[in-house]
Formats: sequence, structure tokens, C-alpha cells
Amino acid sequence: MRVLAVNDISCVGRCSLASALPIISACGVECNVLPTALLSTHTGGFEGYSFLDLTKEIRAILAHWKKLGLKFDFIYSGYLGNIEQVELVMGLKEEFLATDGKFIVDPVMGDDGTLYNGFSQAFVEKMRKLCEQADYILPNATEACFLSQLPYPLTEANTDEALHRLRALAPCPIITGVKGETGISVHFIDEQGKKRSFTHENLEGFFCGAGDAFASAFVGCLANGTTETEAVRLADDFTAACIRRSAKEVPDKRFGLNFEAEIFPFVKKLNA
Ligand code: PXL
Repeated sequence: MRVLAVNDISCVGRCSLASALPIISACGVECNVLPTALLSTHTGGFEGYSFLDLTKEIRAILAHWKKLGLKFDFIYSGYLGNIEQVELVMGLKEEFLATDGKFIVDPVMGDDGTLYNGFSQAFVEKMRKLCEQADYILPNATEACFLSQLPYPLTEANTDEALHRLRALAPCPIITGVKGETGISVHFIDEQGKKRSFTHENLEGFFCGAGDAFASAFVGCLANGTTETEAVRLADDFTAACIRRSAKEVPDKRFGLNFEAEIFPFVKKLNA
């Protein structure tokens, strides 16, 4: 199976392609990359980061791939640097997705109720259009609110409404990081159209890149041949294990999840 991961390279901070590559490769599938931007660090908490926009290079890369006639079995998009890049990614499905291939969109835009640096309401509208092309969308609770026009925070009561509204965009919405009374949950609609969820104890600490670890593990599992439900379960367990470990081991959360130490146990469960 051949996966294309469309995401930025944050040189420091363990997110985006720096987590997609090792995690998807560990699932035993080829991971090709389309880098959207090159940053000295991610934008979540570091001051003065550098940012090289790669939109022009994306056009050159796609022109070459078109000549090669490349097709991918899975296209997974994450952090996109501007509206133009969202438009370019909207063209990927028709040109580069194999017949029966799957398109997974992680609409990376914000967390904790607010948009990340550099994103606007116009970007949200464009991202909604991209989601309409996807087979699976993986918003966190904040992104789910922006996409579904529901107030943040998501509660147990309006999560169903969020899933319902997101389902109008894509057949299988998966909302991560929904805080409830019994813990933190991922709520999703499975391939049969049934609502499902998995819950973990409330885990301390916000780590930039947790969503990328979840999305990468989800894509890696799907590409390895699991069902959607199994992919969500394995990705959720993996992310929770990474956060549990990192809450103890990573003193400065900006440097991201210690996912490396959890890759082996995760892959063992995937191959069990
Ligand atoms: O993990 C999400 C993410 C990805 N890429 C960049 C980011 C962030 C979150 O802040 O800044 C560049």
C-alpha cells in the first residue's frame, strides 16, 4: 500500500511529517510525502519561528508526479499553510488517488477553542469544502465546532449534533479529544453508519502533535488493512499511551509527545 502524507515539516516539536513518517512506516506501509511548509518549530508556543511556504514547490512536485502517472492508495492531508494549498489538495483526489483509494482529511486549524496562528474564518470555510471530498475526517473538538458551527466546548449533549452535521460533509467523521464526565473520548461514525466511541481516563497536559500521532496511526492501520473501528481503537490507545508516558517524561510540552517509545507496543497490537 502506498500512502501520501500531505503535511508540514516542523523541524522541532514532533508533529506533522516528523510523526507521520515514522508512525505510518512502522505500520508496514510505504509513506510518501508532500511537504506544505518548512518551519523551525511548530507554531504552538515557540516564539519567533521561521516559516517557508512551499506552495510553489508543491506545484512543481505535482507536475512531475503527473508525468510519472503516480497514484496513491491513501491520501492523508494535515497542516496546510494557506487557502491556496487547500485548493491544491482539493485537486489531489481526482489526479492522484487510486481507484477505490481513500482520502483522509485531518482539518488541522486549532485547539482549545481557538484557531492556530495564521488561520482565519475564510480558511475554515475552505477547509469545510476540502472535508466534503473526504472519506474520513479527523477533527479535534475545537475543529469540529468550527466546521459544524456549534459553540465550543463540545459537550456529551451536542456531540451527536456535531457528528450529524459533520456527516453532511464526509461519511465517516471522527472527533477526537471530547472531554466528558467519565474521561476523554473519541466519537465517530463507523462504516455502517453507526455512532461509536472510545473513552480514556482524563489525561493531563496538552501536547502539540497529539492529533498528528492519532491521525498517522489511524491512517497506518487502515492502510495495513484494519477496519475503521479497529483503526480508531488502536490509534486512540496509542495516543493515550503516548500522552500518559509524556506527561511524566517530557517536562516542556512544546517538544511534543514521546511517541517513539510507544511505537513498538502499538505495532505489536496491530499485528496481533
Ligand atoms: O500538530 C498540529 C500542527 C502541525 N503543524 C504546525 C503546527 C501545529 C500545531 O500547532 O503549528 C506547523
